[in-house]
Amino acid sequence: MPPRKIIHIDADSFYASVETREDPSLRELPIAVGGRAASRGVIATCNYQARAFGVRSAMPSSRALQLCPQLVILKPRFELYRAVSAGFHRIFRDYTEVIEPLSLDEAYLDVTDCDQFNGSATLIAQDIRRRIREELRLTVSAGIAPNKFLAKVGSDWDKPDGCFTIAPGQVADFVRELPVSRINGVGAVTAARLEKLGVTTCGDLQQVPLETLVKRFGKYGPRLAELARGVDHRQVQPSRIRKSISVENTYSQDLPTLEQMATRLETILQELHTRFSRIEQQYSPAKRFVKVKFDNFNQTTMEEVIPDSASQWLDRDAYQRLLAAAWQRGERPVRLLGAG
Ligand code: TTP
Repeated sequence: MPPRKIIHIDADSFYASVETREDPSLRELPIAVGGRAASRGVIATCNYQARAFGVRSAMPSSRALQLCPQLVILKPRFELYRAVSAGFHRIFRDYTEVIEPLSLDEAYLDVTDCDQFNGSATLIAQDIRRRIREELRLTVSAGIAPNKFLAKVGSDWDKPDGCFTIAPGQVADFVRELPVSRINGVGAVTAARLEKLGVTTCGDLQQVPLETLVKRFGKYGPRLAELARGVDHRQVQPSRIRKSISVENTYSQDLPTLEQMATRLETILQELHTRFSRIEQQYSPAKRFVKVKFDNFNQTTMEEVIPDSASQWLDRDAYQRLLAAAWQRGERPVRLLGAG
């Protein structure tokens, strides 16, 4: 089998870039898209001027304003972002039908069978970037590689407005120096555990016997061993795969008031958002739910169908309403909160 040609596309500071396109007077200002500080909103994303102040995704908006008092925080307009995303996909389809969206602004494309540009995936990616710039007036970063893992690493490599290719012949050298923290799924905890084994790069990781990895990381061990060698057989999956996903947390001290629960729920929702990006599948959830376990261990779940008209699943107000309704069933301190 000849090597596959995979492109990973990721828009640069997506929501913020769309807002700047709509109102160019924002271009020179530090801006963010997110919830209001007064209602304990959080930052969804921000532009690079705001990042220079330390503002980051998932940060409470109140904290962002402390770091950058002149920060302009805009309300998200999901309808608009969906329309832009549809524009990306119209362009992608001129090169391949094998497209796997990860979120509105991120997708894998398998261009192995595309014969444009003599089949050069790098030139195809450059052409996609050019068209998005000219037709949609936005920049995206692209990673080009023989598999999904490396294509995603590539799109992040010289962001923003970057294009980075890891050709099949370069894989071995590239991964040797690649920090394990760049592996999708290796978070702070796994990275720390690997460091204890003397592992910081994929090259180091290659030296660890598979047996040791299985002992330490279970089923994830063999997967780590493959990724460390730049091997990833996952196909680009154009079909939608639905899964249920949730995040919950048991608190060391019960939460006595709905107000405190509301704050904790925001954190859970952020984690839920992050997990979505990690499961790497187009996800089209049908329902949202909040789970509450009271201090007497009674538990209850409130769920609702996400209306077709909803612009996205992560509607913080909707989750907060579910929380309030669930809590009213017991009106007691709460030891565990979950959302899915
Ligand atoms: P990302 O692709 O993670 O980030 P980004 O496009 O804002 O910036 P970058 O150039 O560094 O890739 O997220 C895509 C969009 O998803 C982002 O514009 C806003 C939204 N989002 C949230 O709502 N909450 C979050 O915690 C994150 C990370 C993103």
